[in-house]
Amino acid sequence: MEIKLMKNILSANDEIAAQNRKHFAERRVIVMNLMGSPGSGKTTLLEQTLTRLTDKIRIAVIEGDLFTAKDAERIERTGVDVIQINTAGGCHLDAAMIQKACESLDLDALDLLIVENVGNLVCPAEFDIGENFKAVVLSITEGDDKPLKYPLIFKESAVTLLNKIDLLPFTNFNLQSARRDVSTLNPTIKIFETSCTRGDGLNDWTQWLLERTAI
Ligand SMILES: Nc1nc2c(ncn2[C@@H]2O[C@H](COP(=O)(O)OP(=O)(O)OP(=O)(O)O)[C@@H](O)[C@H]2O)c(=O)[nH]1
Ligand SMILES: [Mg+2]
Repeated sequence: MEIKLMKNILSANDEIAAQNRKHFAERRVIVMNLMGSPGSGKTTLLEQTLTRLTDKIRIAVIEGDLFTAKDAERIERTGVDVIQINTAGGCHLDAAMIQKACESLDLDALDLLIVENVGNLVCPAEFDIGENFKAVVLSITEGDDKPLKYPLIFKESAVTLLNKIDLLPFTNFNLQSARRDVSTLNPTIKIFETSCTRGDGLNDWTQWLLERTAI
């Protein structure tokens, strides 16, 4: 019974996600669904990314958060338009939430829309929001076993950022085995090693992202 209900929820979501995807394509805006655990560095990565890209392309951000507007306030300080979605405890964003948020955005005036999903390695990967691609941030402090323990998010993503690489010497994180596991789960995934505090990998990452928006 529960399984059937979950299937129904997902297929209803998929229908709206397909509408979103068509809407985005008609307006020639690329949409990235940014996911990862709480505290992995998604908002910090966005702050760094926006600083590097806003003079090149037109970007807006949708911030998913359980209760607060803290991340949206951080994005606003970069000068980029941001829409806040509070899920009131919900563990992920869904396609209907994105459809509603987009009513407040001029998509024709954008090249890239970035959606920061709720911090969670599980649920966000199950809900298509109509994005062009998903990205997952995994921080070094979370442990190198996480790709195999939470495989779906790595299978679904086009890119993974191994963030907080500056903290590598202070942890037992095995970079080689994490990279191997991510690539085994998803042979075509692109992997970046980044430090949002020290700057490592950010130019390569933003260049890759810029190339993804060239349509
Ligand atoms: N040392 C180090 N700290 C980082 C790095 N990136 C982010 N942080 C820190 O990690 C903490 C969490 O960063 P956020 O960007 O807020 O993480 P988040 O993934 O957006 O968190 P939620 O939105 O709550 O899911 C902050 O204190 C950041 O300064 C990094 O590359 N290295
Ligand atoms: Mg955040």
